Amino acid sequence: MLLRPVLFALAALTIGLSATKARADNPIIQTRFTADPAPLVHDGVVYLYTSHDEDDAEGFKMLDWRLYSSTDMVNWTDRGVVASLKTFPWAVQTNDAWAPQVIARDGKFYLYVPISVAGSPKNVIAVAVADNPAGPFKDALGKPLIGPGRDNIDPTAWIDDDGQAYLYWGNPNLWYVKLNKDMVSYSGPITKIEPGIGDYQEGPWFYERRGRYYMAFASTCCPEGVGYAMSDKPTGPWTYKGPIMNHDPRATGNHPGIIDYKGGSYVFGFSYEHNFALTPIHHERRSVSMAKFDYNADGTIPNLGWWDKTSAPQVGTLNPYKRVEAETIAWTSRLKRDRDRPYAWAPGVTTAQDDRTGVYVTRITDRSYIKVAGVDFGQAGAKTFVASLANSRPGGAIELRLDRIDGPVIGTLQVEATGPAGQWREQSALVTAVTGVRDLFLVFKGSGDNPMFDFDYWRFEQ
Ligand code: FUB
Repeated sequence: MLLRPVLFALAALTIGLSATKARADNPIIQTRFTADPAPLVHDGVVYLYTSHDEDDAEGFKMLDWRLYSSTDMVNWTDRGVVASLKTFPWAVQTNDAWAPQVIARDGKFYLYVPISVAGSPKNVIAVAVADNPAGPFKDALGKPLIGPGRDNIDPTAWIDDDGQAYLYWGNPNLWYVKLNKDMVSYSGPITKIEPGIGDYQEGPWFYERRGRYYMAFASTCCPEGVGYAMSDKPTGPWTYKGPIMNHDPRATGNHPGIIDYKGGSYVFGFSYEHNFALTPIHHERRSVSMAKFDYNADGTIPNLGWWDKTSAPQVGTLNPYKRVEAETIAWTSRLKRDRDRPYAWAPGVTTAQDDRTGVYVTRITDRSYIKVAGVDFGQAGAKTFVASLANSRPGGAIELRLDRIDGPVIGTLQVEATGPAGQWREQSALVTAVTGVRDLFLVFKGSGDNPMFDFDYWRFEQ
């Protein structure tokens, strides 16, 4: 009889019994619609550049390019807009910010993007440059790198071991040119790949791995899948190797991005099906998905079928004792009233950015939540939760739960008013001592459906 209350008290003092092994869920970004994933691994970080479908898109409506970063493939930090059509004032400003790719060389980062100019044909490829992966990227030329042409979309770049850089692009034909060392000019002819690669449509993704050259792409529309070809040389000839993802009605306007990171291989793309977590309407409101795979011994890529709802396992943990940006998110959604279950589709929080604060979380409503996966509280245990918040009206709370959306509550921060809009202040709450590696759910509580406070960063203290 005595044992039970003692055990209960011990558990309440230190919540640290279970360790999580988190996996990413698709789509991996839920705060807005993203497409055309272009991952770059640099200095131990995955930088995921994307194009961006506007919330009210009906057909393509694309104005800027965004960046997300991760060191564990499950928690993604929103790094904001890194370039937009305004970066290229000589281009059409109302639409056509399509599939980007960023590549690093000699301490600089080069962003290649398809945009459009007045007239016909209208498709051009532009290049912008930045001193760090998060930009801001500046127009390098004041004019297109690759001039108007019907096929001129979807650039992909690679620097070979001998230092020669290549730029491929095109829909429905695939073209390439040799880039100069400055990465913003080229030498030699613009060359069409002939004969074309079987099943090629658009969205090429060019890279070399262990002496083999790969060209992944969105396969022939419609519906699209992801196919790939291989070659012994960067300029081909290319041999079609089959689908990585099958043709599937769950995608048009697809685009692969492939990387190796921390011993695993990953293919990014998108599937309409996963957008159902975010919206009942799709045209074109896409969101990026990811799958992990293993190359076959001969370097070929297995047919993965399609992106699953559950994606890759986490490769690393998150340190809660250092500042964590609130926009570091494994999943966000909104719960049904009085139920610990999400709506079939329910936008959770989103992000905004300004020059003073950078990117922060906004549209925080009652019952919206952020899941952060694999938070390593260590053995000493956390005692206090600290959050930087801007709250122009009193009210609202952040409930901290462990492991599941209906898991144990370790503390609740009652959010005080911080003054006029844009005034940030750290606020804190005591928490039940928590140890070990846990998934953390920040559940926002208030009343009504209106957005409450904004949220910049958080940390725990011991
Ligand atoms: O996202 C706009 C366009 O649709 C891309 O540039 C293509 O690859 C296709 O995904």
